[in-house]
Amino acid sequence: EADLYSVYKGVYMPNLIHTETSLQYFQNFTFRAEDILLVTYPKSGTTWMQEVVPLIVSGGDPTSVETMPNWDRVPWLEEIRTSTLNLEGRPSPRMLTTHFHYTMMPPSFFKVKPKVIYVLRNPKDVFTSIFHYSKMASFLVTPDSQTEFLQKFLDGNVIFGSWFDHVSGWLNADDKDRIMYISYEEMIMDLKDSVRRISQFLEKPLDDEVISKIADRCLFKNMKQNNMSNYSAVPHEIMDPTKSQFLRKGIAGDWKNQLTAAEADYFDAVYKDKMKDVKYKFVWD
Ligand code: PPS
Repeated sequence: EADLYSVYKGVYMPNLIHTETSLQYFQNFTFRAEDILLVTYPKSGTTWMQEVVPLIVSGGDPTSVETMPNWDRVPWLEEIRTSTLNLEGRPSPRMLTTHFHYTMMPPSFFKVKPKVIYVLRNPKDVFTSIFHYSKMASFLVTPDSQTEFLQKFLDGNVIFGSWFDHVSGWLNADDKDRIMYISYEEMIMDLKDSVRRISQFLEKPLDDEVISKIADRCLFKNMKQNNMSNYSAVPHEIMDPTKSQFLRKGIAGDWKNQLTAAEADYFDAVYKDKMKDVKYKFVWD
């Protein structure tokens, strides 16, 4: 951890992607009320939403998803390259992303109150996805073993800290009427209906035919073919596709192939304890 990560506002961040300057940029960032902010704990459906939201905003026009990499299209505010993208010059609605916890958000966020789409995913699948990602991404600590990494995940000693804190923090946010909560699992179950609900939340109602086209484009098998979204542009020293793919499996419930019965029981016990005060109907409960 010492070489690869720094601690910012209490959570680990990979040094290759976030610097003091980039974090300062976000801290001083000025939101607009028309901004659309995508918020996720890592591995919860960020890339997927970076495809869905621009297609909704453009009314189904695929130009931006075919020509701009996802990290420029809906950039992470805390990321190293973001200050060079001239977000100040982009027309509204700007589409932005962050993995920050609610408590880490900069002052302008609380003043301006942009719209937020918060994507949640079953934490056992989040764990499974991060475990594989940690083996292929050079900027992440490679797990010694699954057991050791599971404990780190449950303790929040991984990038962007604790899943439990992230989710409960955003679920308890003020001004919830400007936040849409949607789960990865709902998108798996019915992508078309998810696209429709997101378009309604964004006040961008679309024809049924356009919604179908967007949903089709955002299917895992189709997004995997999109070089602007499948991370194939990242040098292999940084992400090694021979170890694991960024768009790896794209399913709900892969934890069943990853965790032993004892690990799953342990996970459930920790989950039950940490989430006991959270009043939210999770689709996986
Ligand atoms: S990151 O690093 O935080 O930006 O990762 P993130 O994009 O949030 O999560 C990556 C996982 O999302 C899966 N994914 C999809 N699943 C279904 N359909 C589509 N279209 C899709 N796009 C991305 C991706 O495969 C990762 O999950 P796993 O379980 O590893 O396959």
